[in-house]
Amino acid sequence: MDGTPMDAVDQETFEQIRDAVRRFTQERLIPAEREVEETDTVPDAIVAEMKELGLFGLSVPQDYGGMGLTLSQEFEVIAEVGQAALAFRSVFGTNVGIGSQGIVIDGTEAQKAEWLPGLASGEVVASFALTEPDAGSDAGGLRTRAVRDGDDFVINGSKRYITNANRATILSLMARTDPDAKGPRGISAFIVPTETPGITIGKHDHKMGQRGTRTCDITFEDVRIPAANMIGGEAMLNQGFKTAMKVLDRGRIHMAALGVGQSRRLINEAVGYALERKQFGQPIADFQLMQALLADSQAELYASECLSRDAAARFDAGQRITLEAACAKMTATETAGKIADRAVQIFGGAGYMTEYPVERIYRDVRLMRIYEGTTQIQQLIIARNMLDRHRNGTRL
Ligand code: COS
Repeated sequence: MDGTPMDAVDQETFEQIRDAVRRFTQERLIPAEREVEETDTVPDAIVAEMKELGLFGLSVPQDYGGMGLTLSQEFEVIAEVGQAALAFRSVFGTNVGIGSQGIVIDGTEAQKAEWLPGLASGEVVASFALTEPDAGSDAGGLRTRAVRDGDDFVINGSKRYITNANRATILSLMARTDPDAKGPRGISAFIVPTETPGITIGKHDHKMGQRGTRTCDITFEDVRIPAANMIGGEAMLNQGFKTAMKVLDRGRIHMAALGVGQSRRLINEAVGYALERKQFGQPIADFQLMQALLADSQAELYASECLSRDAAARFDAGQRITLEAACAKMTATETAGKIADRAVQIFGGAGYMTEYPVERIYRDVRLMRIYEGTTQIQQLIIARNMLDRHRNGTRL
C-alpha cells in the first residue's frame, strides 16, 4: 500500500499551509478557548474560518478538492492545531481522519467522486461508526447487522460515543454482514447518510473534558441503504474490518500529532510560568527540581516527535505501519498525560484552578489514552506484531 498521494503538495506550499495554521491556532483558536469551555460549543464563525483555511480537506486528494497532504505533512499541521483546545480539531478531525479515510483508502471511484469533494470543503461531515455498547476495544465483536434485501442492505443495531454524530451528514459504518462468521470476519463497511429514515442520534454525552466536542449514541431501526453504498463495492463484502483497521493505523498518527501539539503547549505554559513565578526570592525556574520536571517533559516530547515523524514517513514510503503507528499513538498520548501532570505540579495550587489553561488541558488529554484504541490495545497490537515478525524470522 503506497500512502503517498500522487498529487502531494510541494514543500513551499506545505510550509505556507503549516504557517497559516500556526497563526490561526495562536491568534484565533487559543484566545477563544475560554469561550468554548464556558459554552461547550465551538463558535460558528470559527468553523467557517476552518472551512476557508481548507482544514476539512487536509487529507483528501487534490483531485477531489482537498489539499492532498502526505501523512508526514498532516502530522505537522495537526501538531500545530493540536496546541489549542482539542475541541477545535475535533470539529474537522473526523473529515481529515477516521470519517473520510475509509472512502479514500478503499472506496470505489464513484464513492470518491460523490463524497470526497463535500468532505474536503466541510459541506459534508463524516463520522466513523465502529464502537458499540458491547464492542469497544473488541471492535471485531460488533453486533450491528446489515442484512441483504434485494438491491439494499437493512441495518439494525446501535453505536456508541460516535464523534460528531450530531454534526454528521454521513457515517462510515461497520456492520456485520455474515452472522455466522466469528469476530472480525463477516463485517462490511458502508457509507450511510444520516438523513436515512430509521436513524436516531442521541443527546450528546457530557464528558470529563474536551468541552465543545460532540459524541453521541446512534440507533438504527430498519435503516435501508443501497448495496452500492458498501465501501469498495460488493467485492469488499465481509472485508470492512480490515478497512476500519487501515483507517485506524493512519488515524493513530493523527492522534500522535495531537499528543505532540498538547505537549508543546503544556511545556510552553509551564516554562512561561516557571520563569515568572517567584518563591524563596527567585523564579522557580532556577530550582533544579523544577528543571528536572521541565527537562523530562522536553526529552519525552522530542522522543514522541521523532517516533511519530518516522512512522509517518514510513507510511508515505508505502510501508505498512501497524506496529509503528501503535508505538507513536501510545508514546505521544502517554507523554501528553505525563507532561500535563508535571505542568499542574509546576503551577502548584494555581494549576488546580480553572483560571489557568493547564487545569483544562490536564482533563482534556486524559481521553487521548483511551480513544482510537486504548494504550492497552496499542500494547497488544505492538506485541502481536513483534511476535509475528520474530516467528517470520525478523530479528531486531
Ligand atoms: N491493517 C490491515 N488489516 C488488519 C489490520 C491492519 N492494521 N489489523 C488487523 N487486520 C486484519 C488481520 O490481518 C485479520 O485478517 P485475516 O482475517 O485475513 O486473518 C483481520 O483483520 C482480523 O484481525 P485480528 O485477528 O487481529 O482481530 P482481533 O479481533 O484479534 O483484534 C484489534 C483486533 C484488537 C487490534 C482491534 O479490534 C482494535 O484495534 N481494537 C481497538 C478498536 C479501536 O481502536 N477503537 C477505537 C474507537 S474507533 S475511533
